[in-house]
Amino acid sequence: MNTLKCAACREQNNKFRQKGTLKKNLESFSVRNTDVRNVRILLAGQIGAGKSSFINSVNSAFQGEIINEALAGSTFGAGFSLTKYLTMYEIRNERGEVLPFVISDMMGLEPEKLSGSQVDDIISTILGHVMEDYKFKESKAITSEDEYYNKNPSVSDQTFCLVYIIAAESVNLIQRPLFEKLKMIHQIISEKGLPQVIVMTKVDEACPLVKNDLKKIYTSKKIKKLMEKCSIEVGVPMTNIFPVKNYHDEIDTNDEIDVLILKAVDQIVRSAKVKVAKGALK
Ligand SMILES: Nc1nc2c(ncn2[C@@H]2O[C@H](COP(=O)(O)OP(=O)(O)OP(=O)(O)O)[C@@H](O)[C@H]2O)c(=O)[nH]1
Ligand SMILES: [Mg+2]
Repeated sequence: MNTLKCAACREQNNKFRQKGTLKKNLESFSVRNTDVRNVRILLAGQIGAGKSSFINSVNSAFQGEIINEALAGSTFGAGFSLTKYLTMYEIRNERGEVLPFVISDMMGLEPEKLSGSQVDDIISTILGHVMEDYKFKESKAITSEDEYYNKNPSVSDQTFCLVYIIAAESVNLIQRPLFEKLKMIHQIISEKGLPQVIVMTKVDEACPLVKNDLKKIYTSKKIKKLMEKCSIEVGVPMTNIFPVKNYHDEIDTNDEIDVLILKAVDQIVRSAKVKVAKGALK
């Protein structure tokens, strides 16, 4: 029993020792398609799920200090998204060099309404039709008449990996219309062969064991169950679901949070790379 326990602990610790390798691999990532300047990654998910915080966490993990570039904060219960504009964030390493991937932040999905407009906006953004700084409207999707509508997007304007941001503590509370929206997006996007990853945030709020010791994330039954539910509800396989804790109230970075964030980015970038090699979305 003791040996088993130790073996599990060793495995757990090994997983958290990969930071250097993960960072090195990601920093040496290059785009092998001359038509693509940067690999665009789009974040979508419920209002307040931690999309903007994830972008800040990625930059913090790379730069070794807390970065608060994307506006993140609490609008809990207010029913509106703090992020209103399509904003693209560069990711920089510790030396300030820009890495060849860009993460786009957008307005959060409203959980109750099953209006198609937000789904349409996500699809238009993926296809590269929505220009940066477009202000999303809650009840109306962008049309080809809008000044921020790009009628002829280049390959570089397209998204190469869609990341669903889902807060762990909300998985069992998510109302049906939101899962329906995510499933709808998943179906449309799968037909285009676009890779999709789920980043499950706020693991600290979902499991007290994990809150006390983030290393328990890989053995927490609660977290595993929540990941399984996400997989079934959205249609993304378990291998593409990454539990993370974002930097949200920390003053310094730490290896445990960094490793979880970098693991998620590693999978996102590796899936995107395959799509980049294939070229334009149909
Ligand atoms: N405990 C905890 N809180 C988090 C985590 N990630 C984000 N938060 C908090 O959740 C709240 C919402 O985070 P945001 O990053 O603004 O969420 P968002 O998805 O960008 O929200 P909108 O732009 O309003 O749609 C903030 O108060 C964050 O501090 C996490 O992993 N753990
Ligand atoms: Mg936001």
